[in-house]
Amino acid sequence: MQRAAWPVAGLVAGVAGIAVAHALTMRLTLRPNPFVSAGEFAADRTPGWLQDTVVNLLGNRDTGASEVAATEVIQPWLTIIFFALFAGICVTAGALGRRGWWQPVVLQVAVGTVGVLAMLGNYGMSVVTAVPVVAGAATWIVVLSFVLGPLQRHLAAREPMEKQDPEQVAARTRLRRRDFVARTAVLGLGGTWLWLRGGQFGRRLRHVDETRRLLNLPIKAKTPPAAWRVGVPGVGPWRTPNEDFFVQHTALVEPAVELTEWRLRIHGMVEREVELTYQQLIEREIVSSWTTLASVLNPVGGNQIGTAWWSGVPVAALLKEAGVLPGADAVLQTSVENWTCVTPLAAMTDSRGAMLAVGMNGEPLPIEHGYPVRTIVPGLFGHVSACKWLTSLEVTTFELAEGEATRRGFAELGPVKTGSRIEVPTAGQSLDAGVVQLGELHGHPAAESPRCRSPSTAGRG
Ligand SMILES: Nc1nc2c(c(=O)[nH]1)N[C@H]1C(S)=C(S)[C@@H](COP(=O)(O)O)O[C@H]1N2
Ligand SMILES: [Mo]
Repeated sequence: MQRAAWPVAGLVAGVAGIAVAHALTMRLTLRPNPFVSAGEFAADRTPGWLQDTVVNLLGNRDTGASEVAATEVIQPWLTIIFFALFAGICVTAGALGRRGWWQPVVLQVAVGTVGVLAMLGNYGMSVVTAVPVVAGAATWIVVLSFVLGPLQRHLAAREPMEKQDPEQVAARTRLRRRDFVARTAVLGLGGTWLWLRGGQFGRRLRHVDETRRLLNLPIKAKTPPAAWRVGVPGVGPWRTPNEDFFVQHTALVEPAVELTEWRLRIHGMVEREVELTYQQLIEREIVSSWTTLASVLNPVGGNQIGTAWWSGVPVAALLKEAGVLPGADAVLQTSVENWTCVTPLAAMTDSRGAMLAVGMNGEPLPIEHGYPVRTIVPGLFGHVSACKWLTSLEVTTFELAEGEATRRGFAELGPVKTGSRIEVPTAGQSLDAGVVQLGELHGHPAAESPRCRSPSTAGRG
């Protein structure tokens, strides 16, 4: 087989790796691609005199480039240089395959590590920025060893083959060649397709998040009550910031819902069905309250609990518009991605203040917390009430409705048991003998009856 096959395999594997890294970068709505990042990373660290020299060589001499302009001139060139450099490394990795399977792997792991460090160094220690690079490097390694397979088998078979029947040898060589060509073609075309297609990934999510950020809702943030401090060092804030609020859902990919496509249907045992657009929903009265949301799965001392200043439209008013028929005692909630839960009708209509939330801590609801609309029912656990990406409320009876939660065997009505988040000491912490101070927040004060009535908000020490 041709010697050129090795570097070709190296390039095909490199393309596959870049394609995966690029597609993931886009899907996770991170920066355009690791090469642009690498280019920026290097440009930021290029000494001034070198920048000037490069700008004079490549850029427009008349502009008398400032430092910022210098980076801008250098940056696209650096991206090209990085691509060329990476292509060279890919070819080398392929060629190294002749010497043994592990030799390219050493090179690939080293280059992948540099890539990860560059990403982390550039954008801070956020692990997610490194995910595409890690996945891309892994793809690169796996694809290279797969494409090199037939070549390495050919190489290994060469010695003893000489004593064999030449026709048989030729036949086996043909087979391995065909194998190599097939693998190269499929992965080469697949990788190229993914690379070209990758730019489309996450476009919808990016657009939805852009719209979300530009939304001008009639809501305001609120400072936590002054008296929240419990005086135990290590206890977190009373109000949980949106970025730190626990996220729990079954959806593998968070739904990206365009406001223009969103509808809420209120139907079932009602006098008249109601269908609302987002605009129609937020034209109604918007109320706000401090409410603690907890997961039934939250262990003692766990963080599956948080308090936010939620803003939204009271559910009771909406149900009144629809006119609930006698006999109903439950509401089957359904989300855009078909998650369901069954909530006691009484909890949605009594004075506790159940709402269809559009705002969280004064900001439009974050996508991971259910944008554009999610339900918040004070006093109930999340799994029986807090439907995210809500799209349908069906008034029904517990008998008729069979919700996900009920089937999974959790308590049907899901009242929050008196519980709290013990923050100090933490699980597994070693303590000295003697008096130990406990610190807890986010208590749920009212749970003496199965349907607790008061809003679940409290700060205690
Ligand atoms: N669409 C949808 N909504 C959902 C869930 C889900 O899996 N899908 N999980 C529920 C559960 S179990 C909890 S505890 C809360 C968590 O809300 P959060 O992610 O905003 O903290 O959302 C609830 N709403
Ligand atoms: Mo939950």
